[in-house]
Amino acid sequence: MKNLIKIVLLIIVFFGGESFANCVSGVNILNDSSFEDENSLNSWNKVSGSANILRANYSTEWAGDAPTNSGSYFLYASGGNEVTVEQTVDVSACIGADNMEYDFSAFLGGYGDGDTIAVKLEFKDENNNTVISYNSGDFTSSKEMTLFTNSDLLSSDIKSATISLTFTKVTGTDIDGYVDAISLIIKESPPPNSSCTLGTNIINGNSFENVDSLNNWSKISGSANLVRGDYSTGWAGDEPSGAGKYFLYASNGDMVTVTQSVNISECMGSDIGYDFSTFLGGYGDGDTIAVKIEFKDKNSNIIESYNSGDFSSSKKMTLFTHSDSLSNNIETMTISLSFKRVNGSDIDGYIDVISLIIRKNTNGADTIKPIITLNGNDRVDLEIIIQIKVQQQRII
Ligand SMILES: [Ca+2]
Ligand SMILES: [Ca+2]
Ligand SMILES: [Ca+2]
Ligand SMILES: [Ca+2]
Repeated sequence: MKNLIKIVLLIIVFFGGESFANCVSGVNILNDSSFEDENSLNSWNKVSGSANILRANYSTEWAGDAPTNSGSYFLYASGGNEVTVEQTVDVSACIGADNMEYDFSAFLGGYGDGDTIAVKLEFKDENNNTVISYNSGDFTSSKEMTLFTNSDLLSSDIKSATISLTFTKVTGTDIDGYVDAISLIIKESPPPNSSCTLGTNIINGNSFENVDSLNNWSKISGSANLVRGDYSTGWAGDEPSGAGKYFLYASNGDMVTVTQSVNISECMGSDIGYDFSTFLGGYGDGDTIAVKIEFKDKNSNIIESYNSGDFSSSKKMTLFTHSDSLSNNIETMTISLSFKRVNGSDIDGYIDVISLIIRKNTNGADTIKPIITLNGNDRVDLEIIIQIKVQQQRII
């Protein structure tokens, strides 16, 4: 009798939820998301609407050519005006470690008759509250599949991911919103730079595209807090190319300085230099942003430094760059961002896309070896030598 009860309980557990148990990091965790066989439709549960999901072959050319690695079939719907199907995956097995992130992608398309497809992704906590969401919006296309992508960091309270597909008809019999090759990958995000790699940006959290990027910056003075601003608000004007959706500003105080340090001793040696760049901006109310970089030796003496000065701007992001050589006794790089308020409640000094790359010197300007010892008037002799070099290059 006891055994019988156990068996019944196991069956309830097995069929009790619609989510799939095993999340493996680094691989697509969605089930049947390329629709290559008929049974793949069973992984998608109808939650609203009367239409049915169906597969079509790219060879019919409704959707144009098949995107790379998307197989032979895509998904559409028919037999009604609208349908939403979804699939939920238990992701708790993937969330254990710190710094997990996700990469979502899907191809969306259509026939050109105005019918639409929308893909929505929701990460939920144990109480089924949505913590992170993405929505492609209703998409319409003409015989072409378009790649949609979305990525973000995942917080440790997330338990499940739900993908829903909504097909909406405007014209004809079929609902010609198409979707294929849906992928959701959870993986460990790269650890913060604690050491240096030549030729790569060593600044952590440098474009503020996710909220956790603020954790890389430690407050060292002032009471204001870092906040991310969205370029779509127009405060900062148009986003510079490659700057993403968000920039950094501050609020709730008169000023704040935040900082981060990276040990760069692994990058040091002979003929080493750095390239720094960032965008600074503002709202036009006199508030300022300043960036300071200090390179220090093992005794914390400042060996090299750069300071943008307090910068104020009006709804425009301006590129600041600086390059210089570095002596090989340098051990750490410390970068600090200082926001100062003049007007209003927000500190409207803006910054985005901070890049600092340690690299081998590439041109003569940094690699000319001293050929004489400079003393007093010897400086004049060195100028003459440089002129001769330039003339020789022109002749060649
Ligand atoms: Ca496919
Ligand atoms: Ca149609
Ligand atoms: Ca950004
Ligand atoms: Ca202000």
